[in-house]
Amino acid sequence: MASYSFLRVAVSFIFIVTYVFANDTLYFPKDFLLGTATAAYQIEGGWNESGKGESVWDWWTHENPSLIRDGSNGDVACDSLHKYKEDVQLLSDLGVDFYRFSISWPRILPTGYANVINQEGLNYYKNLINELLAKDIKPFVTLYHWDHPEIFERMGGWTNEMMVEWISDYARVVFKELGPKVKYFMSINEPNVLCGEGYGENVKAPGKNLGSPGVFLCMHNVLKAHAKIYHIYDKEFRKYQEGTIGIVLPCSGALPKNPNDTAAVNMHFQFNCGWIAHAIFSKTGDYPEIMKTHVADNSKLAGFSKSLLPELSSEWVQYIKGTSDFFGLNHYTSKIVETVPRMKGEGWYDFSGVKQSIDPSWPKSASDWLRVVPDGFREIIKKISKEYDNPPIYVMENGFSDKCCTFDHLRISYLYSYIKAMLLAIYEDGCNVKAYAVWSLLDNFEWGAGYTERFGLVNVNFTDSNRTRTPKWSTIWYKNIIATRKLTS
Ligand code: LGS
Repeated sequence: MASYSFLRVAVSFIFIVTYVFANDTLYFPKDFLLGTATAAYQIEGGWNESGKGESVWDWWTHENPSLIRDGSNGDVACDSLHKYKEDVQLLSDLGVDFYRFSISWPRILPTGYANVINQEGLNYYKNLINELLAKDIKPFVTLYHWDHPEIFERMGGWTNEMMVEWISDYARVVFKELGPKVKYFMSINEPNVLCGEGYGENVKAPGKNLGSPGVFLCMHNVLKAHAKIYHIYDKEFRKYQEGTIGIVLPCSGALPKNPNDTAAVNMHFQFNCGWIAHAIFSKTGDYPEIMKTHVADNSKLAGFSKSLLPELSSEWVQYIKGTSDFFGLNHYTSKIVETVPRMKGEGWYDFSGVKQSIDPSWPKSASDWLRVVPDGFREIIKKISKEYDNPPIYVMENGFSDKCCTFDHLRISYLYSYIKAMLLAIYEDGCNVKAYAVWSLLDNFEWGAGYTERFGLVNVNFTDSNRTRTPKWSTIWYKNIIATRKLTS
């Protein structure tokens, strides 16, 4: 009996290996979902139309054009407010399974508060969702992709714990109004980038420049807000709507400078990904232990009497633990890391105590920070799977920037190498990746880089008032991947 089972396993193993790797072709697992992603402020435009209130990004770009590389803003962006039907047609031509987009909070609640609902704004999203469903495309909805109502910023934004309540009220409106037709929700996009660049530095709105204390406080409140949003969905809506909800975290990869320096890789991971992920996905909850000690020690070294990392009470630890049905992963690039003697604690990244560098031979993109390192993608997927007991992973952003051109062969080779790394993580390392989205469907307003860095599968002409869309070569390439469900070199 035992030898029969062994034979069966061996035969199926040989079959799978031959099937999967024959002709250097990798097939996507059954039920794997392929899509693309965007975010409201980056594509919608119509910043003061349809009854929308002012968002922190409207305010910031209008006040500080010099902080945006080309002095631009998202006032019109891709004009998707008016051209959403064309966008859905592009998605349908691509053949995607899903489309990830975000809701603009002030378009639905112009005063920020949930007692005044803007029907016209709500209808925009209802129409978009209906259009997607009519073409058999699943809507993946991000509740918050950084564009909160400006009014809250005047009260401290994410440094004010009241944000937890305000965003919860907003989330409840979205679940009630849009939830019946949406099965995939994401609470918050990339807390680290929002808090690091928007509160620690002056690189993204609201540009508070508060240094490390501001980052720690912002992360603390965002984490609580996510947990509350999750519980609202879980308790009040899941039973009727039968959907799923998770958070989206930006996890960059890390390759050790010295192959034995696994400590550096782990330290980088815990400060980058683990900061929020440990509290949600680990068995114990709370911030990573290594982070607690390291920040406490460094805070002392920097002259603070108390650790800059706020404490989570045991009630909050329990409340936050387990609040994500999937691990939403945004990944673009990697660094080489090495352990260095403890740093002085200036600057928030330095708190991690690892030195980061790159290999100059890694291929470049149009973004300074983005080099092509597919091995780092496979490694980060493996690390997440190992660290948190193989959760379902939804890759919600992965993409490459260039400056122009519809013949975007560099994007195609980036996507090929990254998708291959992901499929190897699934087949060879046993990771549970379930979905993948290319960032982005369209060239769009790339935050501080304005329109100078293009991530789209589809070119958008920003000098033409019609915002003409032209599919790039990568569209044709990705369409073929989706249609055949396989990656061939
Ligand atoms: O457009 C954004 C894309 C492009 O690059 C999107 O809205 C964001 O959600 C996401 O953050 N995106 C993005 N991220 C780059 C993060 C840079 C982090 C630097 C890591 C160095 C190892």
